[in-house]
Amino acid sequence: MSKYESKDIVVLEGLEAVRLRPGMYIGTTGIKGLHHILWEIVDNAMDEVANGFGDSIEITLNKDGSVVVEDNGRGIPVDIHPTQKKSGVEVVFTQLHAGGKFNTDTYSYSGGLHGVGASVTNALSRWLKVFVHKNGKKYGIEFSSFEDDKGKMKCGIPSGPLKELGTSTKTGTRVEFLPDDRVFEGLKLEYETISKRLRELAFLNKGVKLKLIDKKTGQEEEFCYEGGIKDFALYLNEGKGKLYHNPVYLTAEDKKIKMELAFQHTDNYTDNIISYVNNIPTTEGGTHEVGFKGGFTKFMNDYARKNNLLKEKEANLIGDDFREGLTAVLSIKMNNIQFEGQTKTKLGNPEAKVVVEKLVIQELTKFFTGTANNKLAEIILNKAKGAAKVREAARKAKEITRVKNSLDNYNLVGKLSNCTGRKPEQSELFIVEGDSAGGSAKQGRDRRFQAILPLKGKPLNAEKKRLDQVLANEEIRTIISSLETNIGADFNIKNLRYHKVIILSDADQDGAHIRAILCTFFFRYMKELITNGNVYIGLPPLYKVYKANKTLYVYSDEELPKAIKEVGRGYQIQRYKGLGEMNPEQLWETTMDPEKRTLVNVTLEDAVEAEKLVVTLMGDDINARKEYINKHANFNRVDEFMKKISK
Ligand code: 0RA
Repeated sequence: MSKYESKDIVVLEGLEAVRLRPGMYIGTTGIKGLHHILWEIVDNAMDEVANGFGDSIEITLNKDGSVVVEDNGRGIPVDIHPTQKKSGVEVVFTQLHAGGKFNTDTYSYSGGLHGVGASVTNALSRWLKVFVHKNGKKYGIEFSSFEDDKGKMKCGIPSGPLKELGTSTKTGTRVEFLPDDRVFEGLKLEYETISKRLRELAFLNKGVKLKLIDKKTGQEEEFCYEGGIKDFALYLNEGKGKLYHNPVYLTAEDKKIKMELAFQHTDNYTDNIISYVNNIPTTEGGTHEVGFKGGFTKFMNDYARKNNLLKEKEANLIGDDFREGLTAVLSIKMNNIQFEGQTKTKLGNPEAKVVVEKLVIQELTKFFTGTANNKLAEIILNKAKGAAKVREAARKAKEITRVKNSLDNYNLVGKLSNCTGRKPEQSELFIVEGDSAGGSAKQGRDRRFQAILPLKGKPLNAEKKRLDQVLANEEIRTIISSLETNIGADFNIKNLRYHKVIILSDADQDGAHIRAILCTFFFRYMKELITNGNVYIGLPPLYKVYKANKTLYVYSDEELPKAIKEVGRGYQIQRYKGLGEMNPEQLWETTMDPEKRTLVNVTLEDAVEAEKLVVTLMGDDINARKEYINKHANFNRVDEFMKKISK
């Protein structure tokens, strides 16, 4: 062994580190990572305009795959940085962490999903140009990434210092870049993804104009909501029966936290609470949401008592009663945010609970004091009382979903084939379509950790069904009993008996319907099961291609030619019309064996989109559904989808 000296320590210089390990900075080099480098630039522009400097951001997707983000803020500083000896613009785009957030004196709270800075975008672009309009002048600088003569990768290198390019009468910043195809092989920015996020940002930053232009297709959209998250609540409630016309909008701040809240009740039976911290969606909720719920419940009960809307002998209502049919958007801004949870989308800061609860009670008190809003309080209370009544009725029905209850035990016998292992984190529950597939699954499984629950019929569509109606459905009761988590207000993820809940249905329309029904039930009545990542869809093969000594299973139409070629002359094809056609060994081998199977994890990345989709596809507005299908259904995309996930 030779001596190890300081010179042997590899010093990754600045942006080269980003190239070497992009995942460390942007999570993945997949489609999400590609959008991530755009959001870094958009977040910076948003920080500027959301703090009152300028009012619009325009994003243009060019034909060559490059993208432009232009704002009318003050312009990134162009003077020479005292220690870096470079212009502020150059520092922002070449120094890791220098860009995005500047310092807290510049902006009170800075938003943004990511906070790794604009230099990461530069490092992962083939070229990037910045133009700044400021001080009556126009300035520009260009960067590029290339291999030097020794084959070493150079990233985000400026071709020279920031130059003066003439005079200008406006102010603002324009950033253009081409994501590097050596990093994001073959991937393209997606109009729909960008459009959805811009709409959300427009709701969250009232009055800011966000424009999206696609030069490839000529498509254009502009988002601007003067009502901010109040308009957001209306948008979420489109197509639902609203209990009052105008959403309630409250805003307040204390030393540490700025809070905005908008809510409106609908005639639905579940709630839809969407929360954000610094414009970042907190899909798993967290302390701010807990604070909101606690404050809301406490205020409502107190108000009801004071105004004699709850009699002395009546018990307090619970949070879920007040939240029946509630649509709410909570947006807070604070510094030093900490994330927790399975997908790091749960706010952890304890102070957020305390402050939000205090602010909610304070503002609700102001709002409901005096006579103007008495009627509204009564509407909310009546809805909650209705919910409490149903809850009481459902409690009785629910008793029979407890496994220990003898009646229910009897019900489950012959349905659930449990596994012998008792550790939830190693246990899997297969919910299987049909008795015959259920039979094969029972025989084919590894009984040490795999349990099987066959479904005879189709479970009830839980969308817009009250708890008592949902519980009247036998298939659903068996699912609840098997999972041991209980449901709705009493749901407790800690009691989950199987950490993987796998839906196994046929690859046909009926199977898709069953998947949709089960996901709707979990979404409405056990949402945490989804946000916690416990729900999966099993993918059975579509074909078997075989001859005497060789067998291949094929999971999508696109893989079929390749499989045929591989098996070669004399091949035969069997098309599986359903799970039931497979014998136990085949089912194990193709769909259940952890070593070989493909599972799709059902996640909740876009809560707004999910809510809208469930309402449209599973709700009772047939016209809305028709319209959606006419606009979006492209049955070729099923294959595309399968291709994506089976990788
Ligand atoms: C720091 C200070 C100033 C402006 C900005 C940052 C700024 C950054 C970005 C990023 C995208 N667009 C932006 N616009 C502005 C203010 C400097 C001054 O007071 O002149």
